[in-house]
Amino acid sequence: MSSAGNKPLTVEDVDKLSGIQQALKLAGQYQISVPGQHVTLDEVKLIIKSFLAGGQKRTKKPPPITDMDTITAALKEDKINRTSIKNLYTRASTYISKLPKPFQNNLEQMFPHYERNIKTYTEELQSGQCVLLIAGEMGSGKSSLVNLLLGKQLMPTSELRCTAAIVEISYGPSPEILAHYRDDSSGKSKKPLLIKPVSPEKLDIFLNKLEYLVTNRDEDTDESPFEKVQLRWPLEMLEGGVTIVDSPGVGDSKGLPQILSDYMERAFGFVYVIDSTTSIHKHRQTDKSNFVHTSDKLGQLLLKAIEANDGFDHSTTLFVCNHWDKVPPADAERVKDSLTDRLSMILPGVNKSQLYSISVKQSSLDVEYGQVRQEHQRLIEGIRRFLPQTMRGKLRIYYRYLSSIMKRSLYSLRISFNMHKEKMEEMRKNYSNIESRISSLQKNSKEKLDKMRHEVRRASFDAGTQALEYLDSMHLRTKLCRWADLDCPKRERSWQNVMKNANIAIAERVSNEINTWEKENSFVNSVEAEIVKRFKEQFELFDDQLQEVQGALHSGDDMRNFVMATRNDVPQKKQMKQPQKSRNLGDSFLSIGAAVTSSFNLDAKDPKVKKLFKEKYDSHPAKTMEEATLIYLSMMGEAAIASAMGKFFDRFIKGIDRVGSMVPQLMKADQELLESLTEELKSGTQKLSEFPALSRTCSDIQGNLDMFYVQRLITTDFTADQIIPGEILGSGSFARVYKATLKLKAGNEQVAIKEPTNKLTTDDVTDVLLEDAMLRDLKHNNIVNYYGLYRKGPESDMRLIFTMEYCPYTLKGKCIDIENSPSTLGKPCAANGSN
Ligand SMILES: Nc1nc2c(ncn2[C@@H]2O[C@H](COP(=O)(O)OP(=O)(O)O)[C@@H](O)[C@H]2O)c(=O)[nH]1
Ligand SMILES: [Mg+2]
Repeated sequence: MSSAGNKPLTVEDVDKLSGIQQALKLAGQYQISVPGQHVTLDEVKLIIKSFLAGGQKRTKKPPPITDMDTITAALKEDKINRTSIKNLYTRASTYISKLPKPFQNNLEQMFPHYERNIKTYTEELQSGQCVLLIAGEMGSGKSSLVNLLLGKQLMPTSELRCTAAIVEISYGPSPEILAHYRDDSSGKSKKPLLIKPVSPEKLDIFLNKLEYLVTNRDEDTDESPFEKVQLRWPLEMLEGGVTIVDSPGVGDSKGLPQILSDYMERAFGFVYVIDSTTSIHKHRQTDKSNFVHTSDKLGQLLLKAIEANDGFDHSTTLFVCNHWDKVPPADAERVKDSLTDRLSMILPGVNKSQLYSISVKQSSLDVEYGQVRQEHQRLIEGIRRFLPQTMRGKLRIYYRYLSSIMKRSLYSLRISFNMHKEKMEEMRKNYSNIESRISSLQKNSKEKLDKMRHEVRRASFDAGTQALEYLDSMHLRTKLCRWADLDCPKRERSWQNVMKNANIAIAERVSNEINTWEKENSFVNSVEAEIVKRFKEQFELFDDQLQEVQGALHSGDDMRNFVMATRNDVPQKKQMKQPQKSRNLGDSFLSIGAAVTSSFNLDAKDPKVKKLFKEKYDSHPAKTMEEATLIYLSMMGEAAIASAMGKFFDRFIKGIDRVGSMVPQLMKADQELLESLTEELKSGTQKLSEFPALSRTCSDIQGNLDMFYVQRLITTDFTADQIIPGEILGSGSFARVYKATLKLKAGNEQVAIKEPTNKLTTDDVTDVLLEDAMLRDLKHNNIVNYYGLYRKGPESDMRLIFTMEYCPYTLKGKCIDIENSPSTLGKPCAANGSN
């Protein structure tokens, strides 16, 4: 390309131009037409450069952010990943639908609206859209950047009229606007507005309409009447499914609009546009503390974004430092450093390489003249690298959500499985108790009762013999027969009355002595205790029933609750309490003494008795009483007292009979109890059998989810090529530990690496990740430092390798083997020098 006689003109020549007149002259020499008079040096340079590049045609074609090679590959991988994770969502949703209601409720408590969310996420995963959100403060140049990226002036840009609505730009076969109104105050929704160009030639009018819709604000609220505006355009680079979202600046309305924070949650990538000049002013103040200021819009939006996004991932954010043309070249590095500082204060981990300084204005101008600036090229390449990363970043959000649901579910399943198991064991124990009681009731309960009755009779005979022996003792006989005049009944005209009163007085004395004997020997109490014990052992009665038996033996209580007692839900067969000794014998029965003596009475027909009371009493009452007592005692022969005792012990026989008569009822009640227990056990066993299957499904989903995460989404701390393995330090059944060198930018580091013997599987991946998370949390002087993990091997034979602090000592070496150990174990015996 040359003019007559001149040497060929180069781009370098153009760059060297320093004055506008000089530039215009050069343009004239080469007959390059320059429009208008108010052109700048830069513009003339551009015009000449574009002439050199092949004519004056304004190609207006910037490099697409998504060229087919990179984006196709990224979208293809993303699609496969989405399908995998979507399938896991579907599996999880089926699994959850099969969970018993209480478990579902528990999940709802932990993850409100989880069902709806799972559904929405599944749909989102299906749709395969990649949303790139352009956000930043007002006037930072978001809309200008969108236009630059698209290579088309679609979005209105202005210093005065700012974007008010969120605009989604995606591929469509022909231009089209769909504006969605906000719900009005009554909550009613208006039909969206659909606008199409009247004809392909009238695109200008169409774009004017777009400008009006996008910048229009409600007078009262100062907000856009639209929830969002969707713009479709036949742009090749959007065909793969990338949606670019232009958002209103944050300074526009108070706080972060809900809709913007919703977008942040949904967006894959987040391009954060910064007006770099804000940092220059701050920078000039030289006070570093001013860099993050509460009124700093930059910080505000970023903070809001972090709040809105659970686990905000800085790797999914790209920072565009715009208006770079206004930054004096001499300040460039310092401004960039201060921006990095400010950003990393809010979002630790941001590094300088994530910052793209650019003048969108100049770059757009260059594109108009068919040129692509270096900063523009660098940004495009950054976005191309960034997209696949953000796609993975987004998938991590889906992973984390489902993973925490599954973990919670597994946890509650395990807990309640154990509780349920315990309850079932208890129930089974009760069942077998009742079962064995029924069988013992069925088996010769008549014989058992007979035997008990027989034993009571024998006991009553023994009681008679013993009581008699007691009364017969010399000392007692003397005591019983010794009467003082005062103790004798008073004299009366009727000797029969006197005799009756004498009989009462004697019987009382004898009765008291028998009671004393019982008190000393507890004969009756032990018989009673024996009976209760028999019932407990042979009839396997429950505690509450035994108490009823006891009551019946004591006082003839009615045993109306006896059978009922067995029905108290699941009765407990506890240790039997001690029989209640505090109850006095004869609460409603006669005392044993009274019962026995009631069988013996002086007989008025007996001539000896008659003679005593008719003739002797008046003159010698005490002597008469002595003789009458002797007669009384002589009536108490062995057989007579045995039969008198028998009357007393009858109450026990009756008690036994009563329990005996209830045996059929008891059996019936037990049978019913058994039946209902059988039902409960059956449903319980069934429930119990559901647990393992449910938790297997749950941990299988979790395992697959984690495996997917490790294979596709994880950002590891190191890569395998940073590690040079060395000698082996030790090995166990699960892993081997090697000494290794870790290559870092700052230099090499001696580390220990733990390499699992077997490849990672869905069965153990969850535990490995758990171990990793726990190790990260452990920070202590006395605990070996954990540095992080890296991946080794292909997906089909992968290992996650832990890197740890290398310790030249072992615990054994430190504590046992060395000389300065306080232990003498294994040390040569210095003291006696022998052996
Ligand atoms: N000097 C300069 N002006 C810019 C640059 N980028 C955008 N602008 C101007 O800044 C104003 C606001 O830009 P706009 O894209 O509407 O900002 P938005 O509110 O973030 O969408 C417009 O007048 C743009 O022309 C830049 O890099 N340098
Ligand atoms: Mg804008």
